[in-house]
Amino acid sequence: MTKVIGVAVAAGLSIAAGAAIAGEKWDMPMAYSDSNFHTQNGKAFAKCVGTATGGEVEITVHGGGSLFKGGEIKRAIQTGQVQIGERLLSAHQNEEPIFGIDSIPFLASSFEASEKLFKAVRPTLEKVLEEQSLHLLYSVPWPPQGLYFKKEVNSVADMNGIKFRSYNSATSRLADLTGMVPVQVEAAEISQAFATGVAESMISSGATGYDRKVWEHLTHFYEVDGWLPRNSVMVNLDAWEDLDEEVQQAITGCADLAAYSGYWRSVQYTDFTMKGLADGGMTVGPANEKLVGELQEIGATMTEEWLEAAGEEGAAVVKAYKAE
Ligand code: PCA
Repeated sequence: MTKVIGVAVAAGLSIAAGAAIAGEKWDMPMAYSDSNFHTQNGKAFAKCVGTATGGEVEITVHGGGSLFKGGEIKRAIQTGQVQIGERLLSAHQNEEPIFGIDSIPFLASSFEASEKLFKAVRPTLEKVLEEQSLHLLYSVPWPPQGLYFKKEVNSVADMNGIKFRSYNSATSRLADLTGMVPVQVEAAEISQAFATGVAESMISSGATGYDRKVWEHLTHFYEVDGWLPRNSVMVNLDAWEDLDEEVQQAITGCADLAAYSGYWRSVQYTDFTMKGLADGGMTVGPANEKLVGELQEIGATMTEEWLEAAGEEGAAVVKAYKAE
């Protein structure tokens, strides 16, 4: 960690020591609410970049999907409509199966495992993203995923026919395999979806339930610890390659700091938001054994499906992860 801070600060000082130069102005769309830890972390990252590059790159964060909605952000960076942004990559699994590696049920279901998996997949992910004109800067996990309902649920049979809000293809598939009816809704719009009855359940973190005050519409949160999907901050490759090397290094230093602080923000937000859901009146606790067992079977099916889609490249990453 000291090394990371050292890099960022040293790079910042060396550039700041030069004359103040009128810098690049970058817009950074983020999809989640301003109060969310990813957004707060992104703002701290943007500030770090301004300082560490001596003002050569100034980033303005646009939270809450205000500039581009989650579903539009990746394309906006690729096409250069914006220079940088944050996206839940697993929502693009249909383009490249490797993007979905963090949403395979029960493959990596703790914070430590999520970091290990990310370490194993990072080189492949960077390569695939470069082919799409994107440079990966940092990635931060959401807290573990659990199930939200507006009734008590003790088995997969209890879920039959429920309208289920999904956020990527893995969550839609989970709905299919549990007999629920998936409807894809952005996090920024879930309060409305629950209020109007478009959706009546979801799988997500305590963080998103808390951010969207879901206790106004839902009653139960079951801890499942299914997986920890990640948000990735990416830069348009041309914008990145246009930067001087020392500016790139300063930004990379800030990105390493953001990965570290984002991880801990996520860990801390987990307990805080569990308590927040309970304070809001929800019943919060672990899913029962029967339900967990049934979900694990579904997880095994989804793992097989993913491995089939991801081919040798995917299998190699999973093998490297398991060997750690
Ligand atoms: N929150 C995001 C993705 C995963 C999470 O915990 C969402 O529900 O959209």
